Amino acid sequence: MESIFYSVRMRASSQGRHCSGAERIVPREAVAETSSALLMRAFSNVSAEIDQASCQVERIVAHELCFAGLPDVITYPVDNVTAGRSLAHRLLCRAGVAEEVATTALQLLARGAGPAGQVMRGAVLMDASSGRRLEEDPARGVRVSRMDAAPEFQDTLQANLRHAGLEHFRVREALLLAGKVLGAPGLIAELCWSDDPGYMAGYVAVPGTGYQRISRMKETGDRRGGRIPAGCRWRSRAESQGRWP
Ligand code: WAQ
Ligand code: MG
Repeated sequence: MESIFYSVRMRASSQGRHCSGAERIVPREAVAETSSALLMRAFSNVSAEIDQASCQVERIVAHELCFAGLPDVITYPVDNVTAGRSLAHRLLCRAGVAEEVATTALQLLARGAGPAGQVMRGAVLMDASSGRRLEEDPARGVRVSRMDAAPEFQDTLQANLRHAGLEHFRVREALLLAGKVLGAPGLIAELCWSDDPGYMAGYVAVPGTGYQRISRMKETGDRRGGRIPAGCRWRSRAESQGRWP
């Protein structure tokens, strides 16, 4: 009989604003425990006044799962934000992102990529040669979802991250997300740093090169962050459906 897995996705909001989200893919017997662990995570953040939280559980048939290796991880320690962003710029250009597009991408995350400078819920999709934004809704962006480490690999991943001094849950999650993004056709690089005001590291992930962490991408206390996968030969949904935005 084919194994059954469930995608468990949690999101929490405060005054209509997204404030926490996380997800796993787990076997049936772990659904209840996983849902409560994800909700616990939202509610353990004492600074957030949560108004709404939900956990969505969705069945996934095992033969629909895709497996891919995770990218290699390298960390570049930098002294300050200027050095971090200038390194990210170089890594993006080296990957094949046009120089002005790399500049635009960094500026966009620095000032808040959503309308009126808000943080987006998902990612900006950017054409790597023109800098054109392709996501349909610039407030929501595009969400990467339904990803996890394979069950038999969970412990090794955790141990390897711990061994490298990278046990923060953000590293595991960002690495898994980047692992999925790197498999997207046409992807050239993904730039990211967190919107958590207390988490300053970010990364530039590049197919074939890896997950290149940069220790400091923003100032302490800055609530802006985001994600920008940049690629080539991408079209917006409207264009691929023959409509123009
Ligand atoms: N799909 C697409 N974009 C997302 C998703 C998603 N599932 N989740 C978050 N984003 C976007 C959204 O705009 C957030 O504001 C932004 O990314 C940052 O999300 O190696 O923790 O969850 O030390 O705050 C990177 C460095 C940490 C980790 C990234 O992102 C490391 C992080 P956060
Ligand atoms: Mg966040």
